Amino acid sequence: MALLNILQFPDPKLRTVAKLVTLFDDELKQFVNDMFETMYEAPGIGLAASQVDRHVRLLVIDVSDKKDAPRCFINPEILKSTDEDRMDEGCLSVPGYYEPVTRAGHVWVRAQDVKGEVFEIEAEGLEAVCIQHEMDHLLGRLFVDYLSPLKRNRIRSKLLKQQKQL
Ligand code: GNR
Ligand code: NI
Repeated sequence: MALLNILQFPDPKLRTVAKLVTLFDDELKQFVNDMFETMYEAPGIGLAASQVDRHVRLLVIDVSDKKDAPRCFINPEILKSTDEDRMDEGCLSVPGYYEPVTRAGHVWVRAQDVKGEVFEIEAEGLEAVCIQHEMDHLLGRLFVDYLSPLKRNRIRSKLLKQQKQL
């Protein structure tokens, strides 16, 4: 097990578009374990591989209160989305900022598990929002992209200043 380093906005590497996972081997299993460890330690309710500089279509979430519902989605696709939900979002790659974002409130997702088996789930509320937030990361998109340029630039400046002090 290992903790992975989480990239921070505005690191351009966060803009990389992830590629499909094709090899479901032991190395992938190890990587998924490291993703869960990194997400729980952060702590966060989700983590996309893009955030740890691995540009493959893989994400993990756990939106449960007791942190006992780990879910891994490999090569996820949204089959259908309905409704709208506006919720305050945060991101481990944009630490300290929470802003409202409007997304689908109900999604149907097809993905593969760590063994490569295809499964489908239906998600609503926080879980639906979280899956969409993580799938955005896999396309190089961040929640700050939905904010006004003024808000986004303020966040960028403050984080850059903070990063230079480290
Ligand atoms: O921990 C996280 N919380 C969160 C809250 C509202 C909407 C989305 C999220 S995901 C975020 C972890 C993260 O950055 N995942 O990419
Ligand atoms: Ni995020």
